[in-house]
Amino acid sequence: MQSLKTTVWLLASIPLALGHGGGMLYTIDGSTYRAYKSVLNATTGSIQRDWTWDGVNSVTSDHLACRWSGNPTATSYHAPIKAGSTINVNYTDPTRIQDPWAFGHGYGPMLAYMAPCPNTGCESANLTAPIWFKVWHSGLLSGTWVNGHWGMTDIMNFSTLDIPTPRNLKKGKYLLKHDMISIETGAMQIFPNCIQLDVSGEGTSAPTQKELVAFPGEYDGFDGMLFFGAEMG
Ligand SMILES: *[C@@H]1O[C@H](CO)[C@@H](O)[C@H](O)[C@H]1NC(C)=O
Ligand SMILES: *[C@@H]1O[C@H](CO)[C@@H](O)[C@H](O)[C@H]1NC(C)=O
Ligand SMILES: *[C@@H]1O[C@H](CO)[C@@H](O)[C@H](O)[C@H]1NC(C)=O
Ligand SMILES: *[C@@H]1O[C@H](CO)[C@@H](O)[C@H](O)[C@H]1NC(C)=O
Ligand SMILES: [Cu+2]
Repeated sequence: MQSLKTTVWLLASIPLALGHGGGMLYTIDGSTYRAYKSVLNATTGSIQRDWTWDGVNSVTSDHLACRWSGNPTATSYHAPIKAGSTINVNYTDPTRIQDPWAFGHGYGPMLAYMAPCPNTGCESANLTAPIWFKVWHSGLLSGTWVNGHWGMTDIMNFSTLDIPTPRNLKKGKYLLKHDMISIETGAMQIFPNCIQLDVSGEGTSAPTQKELVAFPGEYDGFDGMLFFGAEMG
């Protein structure tokens, strides 16, 4: 595993569109988990940290890791997952089936990071500390930067998102944050969501201190280009 800086294009203050969207339904190793906004199942609880609809508009925000507030919910739970399994995220809002709404922006990269947590659970993790390592990204699929076809274009059009986890990852509790970075309004807007996982398996891979990055810190805004770092496989 190798860590490179992820640099994101940031233009000066162009008015922002309203920010909307987030992970609504997660399917992990055959089980389905509702987003915290629609948890109906106190037995299972919420694997997702809480969030509001707003995007994060600043690369120095303390909420770049897990959005607002990013706190664990009262029914905080860690979803069991085998190392290497794929996490399927459905962004379609189940409360708006008559007026379908998945994710409000179609242009920009998506990235996912994980962070090891104490054995007692992720509730006590310090979200702004350098605890995160990159596991996945999806960039421009075809066309050009501002009006090309991105993975996010398909999410806006009701596709679900598949995030692979590292096959050799050491077992334990982890946070996973998945970010949509919308660039269509010029200045970027970041839409993170965090979920809590309990990874099982015989894996031995763990990030070293210098491979860990912090939010805020990992995204910065002055390069005019987007570079993707390597992922833990
Ligand atoms: C509640 O969780 C249990 C255990 O995962 C599951 O079998 C059941 O279908 C869930 N119920 C609802 C309403 O989501
Ligand atoms: C995503 O969730 C919506 C709303 O619950 C549902 O109608 C749709 O079938 C789901 N999509 C997939 C691919 O499961
Ligand atoms: C969380 O991490 C940040 C960044 O390393 C640090 O400044 C802060 O003091 C930490 N907070 C706690 C409660 O440890
Ligand atoms: C959105 O999905 C519909 C139905 O699958 C398809 O006809 C349409 O071309 C898609 N639009 C984009 C922009 O991909
Ligand atoms: Cu929006």
